[in-house]
Amino acid sequence: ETLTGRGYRIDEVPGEGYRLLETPAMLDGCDIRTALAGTLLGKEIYTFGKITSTNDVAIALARGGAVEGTLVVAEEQTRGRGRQGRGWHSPPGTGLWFSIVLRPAFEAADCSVISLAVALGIARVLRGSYAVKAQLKWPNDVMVNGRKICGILTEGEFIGNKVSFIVVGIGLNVLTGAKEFPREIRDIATSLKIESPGVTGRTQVLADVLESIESEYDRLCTRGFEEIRQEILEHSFLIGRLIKVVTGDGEVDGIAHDIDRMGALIVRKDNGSLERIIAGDVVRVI
Ligand code: BTX
Repeated sequence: ETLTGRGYRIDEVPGEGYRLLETPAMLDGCDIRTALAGTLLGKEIYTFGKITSTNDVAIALARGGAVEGTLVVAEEQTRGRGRQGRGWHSPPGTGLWFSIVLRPAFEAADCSVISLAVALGIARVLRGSYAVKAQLKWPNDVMVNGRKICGILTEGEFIGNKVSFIVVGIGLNVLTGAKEFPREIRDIATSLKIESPGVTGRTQVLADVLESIESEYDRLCTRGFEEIRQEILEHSFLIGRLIKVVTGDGEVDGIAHDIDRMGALIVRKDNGSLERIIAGDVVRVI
């Protein structure tokens, strides 16, 4: 009865037993736990219907001592956040909006590579398991056919130079139809279903993505960024292309040349000089 109340369809034959006909379309913590194959991400799972932002909740949990691997998933976010005050469109039923708590033994300055490792994990599984040509757009997006399928927002708190916690928030469009995106992002966004029409549910996608992120995070922590840097470059949406980057100090135009050992983007400007960009937004790619 409890399950029926939560949207499961169950066939009952008196004297014989029960048969599960259909699980609900809503994300469910038990279903997620069953589908997970990794050992770290999803150690603790918090699922919500409607909340402001999974990052807000994950940060509050991390401040309260939540273990590494804690996962916060929401069906809908009312104030989904992108970077620099931008919003993230997070309606119910179509996407995966989730955050994970990490506690790497890193120095604060080394944390910028975490978003890239997570993006690599996501791009890898989309390419490998869903036959989608996913690429990484420095510093925090996953693109398919030049459109954003996934955004990553990494936030953290530090004690001195050491990490107290890092929260990685991930927004992945899964079941959104091409016409369902709001007008302002219709031309720049895509979803897994648009790119890989066989996809029908979100739970397995979440489990696959988490397993892949876990494996890249593990490589990063045990062997360092250099171990994954080459693959990040191979799957880059930017390298070799003419770009415009907006930074805190102004704009930089040039060819995306490299991502260095600290995760900074190296741009070759028209005059041949190299500019190292630690933080910025790539606003144009030709
Ligand atoms: P960003 O600042 O790089 O990208 C935000 C921009 O992306 C928006 O200004 C808009 O143009 C576009 N956009 C908004 N919503 C979508 C969407 N659903 N699909 C494609 N493009 C979109 C990227 O920031 C980081 C986003 C992280 C989102 C996750 S969701 C779980 C967690 N909780 C939370 O509040 N944020 C993260």
